[in-house]
Amino acid sequence: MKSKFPRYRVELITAESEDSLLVRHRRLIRFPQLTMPLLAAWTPDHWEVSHTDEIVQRVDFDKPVDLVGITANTPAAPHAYTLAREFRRRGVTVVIGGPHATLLPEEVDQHADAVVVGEGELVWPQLLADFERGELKHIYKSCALPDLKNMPAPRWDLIKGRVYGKGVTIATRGCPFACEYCTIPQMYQRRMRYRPVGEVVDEIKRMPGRALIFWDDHIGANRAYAKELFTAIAPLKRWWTSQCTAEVAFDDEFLTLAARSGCKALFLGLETISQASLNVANKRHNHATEYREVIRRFHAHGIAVQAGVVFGFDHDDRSIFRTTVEFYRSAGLDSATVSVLIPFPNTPIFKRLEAEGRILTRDWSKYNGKKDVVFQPALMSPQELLMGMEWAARRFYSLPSVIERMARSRTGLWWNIARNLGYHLALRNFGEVGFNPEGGEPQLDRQNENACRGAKHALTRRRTGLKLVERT
Ligand code: B12
Ligand code: SF4
Repeated sequence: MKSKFPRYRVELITAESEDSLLVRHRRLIRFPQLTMPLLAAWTPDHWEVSHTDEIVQRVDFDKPVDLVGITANTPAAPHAYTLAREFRRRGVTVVIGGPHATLLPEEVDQHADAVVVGEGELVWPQLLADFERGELKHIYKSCALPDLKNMPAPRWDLIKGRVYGKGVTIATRGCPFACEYCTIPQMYQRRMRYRPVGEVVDEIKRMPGRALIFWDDHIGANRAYAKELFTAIAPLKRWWTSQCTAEVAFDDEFLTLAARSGCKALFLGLETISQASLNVANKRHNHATEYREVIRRFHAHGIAVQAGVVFGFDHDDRSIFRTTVEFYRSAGLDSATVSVLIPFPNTPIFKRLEAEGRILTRDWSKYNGKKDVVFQPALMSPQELLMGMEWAARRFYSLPSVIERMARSRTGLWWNIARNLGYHLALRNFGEVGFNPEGGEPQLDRQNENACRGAKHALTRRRTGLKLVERT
């Protein structure tokens, strides 16, 4: 018979280093990860669960708990190790899971009492039972993959902090593709899973507020499923967004049903306008020559496009920054997440670059895509890549560019303009440090003195220590 009172206490931590906090806060991220609310829901009743999301809360190392579970992506891994050390010093058992643990379980094992590789639903209860018996193993990896049926309601009551929206869920898990740089194929083993549509609908009905995010990796992976889902959620009158690949743009029924069901924007991993780079990255399902038409088709259905824009692929030369900004301005792209390429450990691209002697550092905190370049690019220096990315982001979100893009898009103008201005202001806070590498090293003049001081400072750093310099 179950005890009336909890006998064990577990603290779940969504790890976020100080460095990335700075970036994230300024980039206005409002919606939480699903990871820990979901893991909490899979925790047996006789465990009392608490949660700390480092984006909005500080870790309390003296909280009286029996076990700590940490989720960490690669840039947060070194910070997660520091957290683990502090807890273990106090005699608390630490378990680490998430993308980095899945990619490098042996490394993570050196910093934790147990590591969870891949998906947690099936192994987490088993791990807790082992802990209770004093038989914790080092590495847990599910033999079977969870089918996502009867997914419990995520414990949103554990999410604190006033900036957070709680309209977050998934309908599908996984992605059928295997892009060279992506972690998803390892995390979910390229096996797509779909929640029963009725269960997704019931969950959304219980969610507060109107806005909703599906953190799916490719919500259009199975078009028939997606269309059934969109039809079923349409009466709920939500405004939703998710992630997808570009080819769905050519399925008019998909776009019509998505729009009718309240889809306001989709994140598309367009990555680069160079088809040669897309081919090397094993992303042949993207056709760069179609991007303008892809964006036009989304707009025709009133759906905004947020593009993932990545610089640093092997065919990117110094002109890629300018040509990319020019292209997306003329195509009326609504918004973009601009980054440098990150070769995450143990992915195919990491192995290739490592074999070519092009990995510059294994300090995982630098694998952030925003502030550091961790590999030797093929056609420019790491400094040029970082500065070019900064320059391109700033040009993309400059006021003339926002006006031009909004005039061409005309999609959801009030919120789209607000979002663009948000990015514009966030970038302005960072101070101008980038430059267009096509023009060579920037010349100092009065207007861009600060910009160049930052850029020059960064240029003088060693390749492995490359770091953006904040405006002083
Ligand atoms: C939401 C999200 C974000 C949000 C975060 C919002 C927030 N407020 O925190 C935003 C958009 C801000 C974001 C930013 C970034 N993200 Co992100 N993001 C995601 C996304 C799409 C969903 C996360 C989620 O909720 N998943 C659903 C949960 C249920 O799944 P899960 O996390 O995999 O957890 C399961 C298992 O992994 C396991 N598990 C995980 N942790 C633990 C811990 C324990 C103890 C246990 C037992 C089990 C366990 O159990 C869970 C259930 O099966 C994932 C992709 C994905 N599918 O996960 C990428 C993903 C995590 N992001 C990724 C990346 C690269 C980034 C960025 C670096 C991108 C960039 N260049 O800026 C930044 C990093 C920001 C930062 N500093 O942390 C990569 C991470 C790769 C890696 N090796 O680390 C992922 C995997 C996407 C990808 N295509 O590869 N991201
Ligand atoms: S399509 Fe997107 S989620 Fe799928 S493997 Fe490629 S980058 Fe990853």
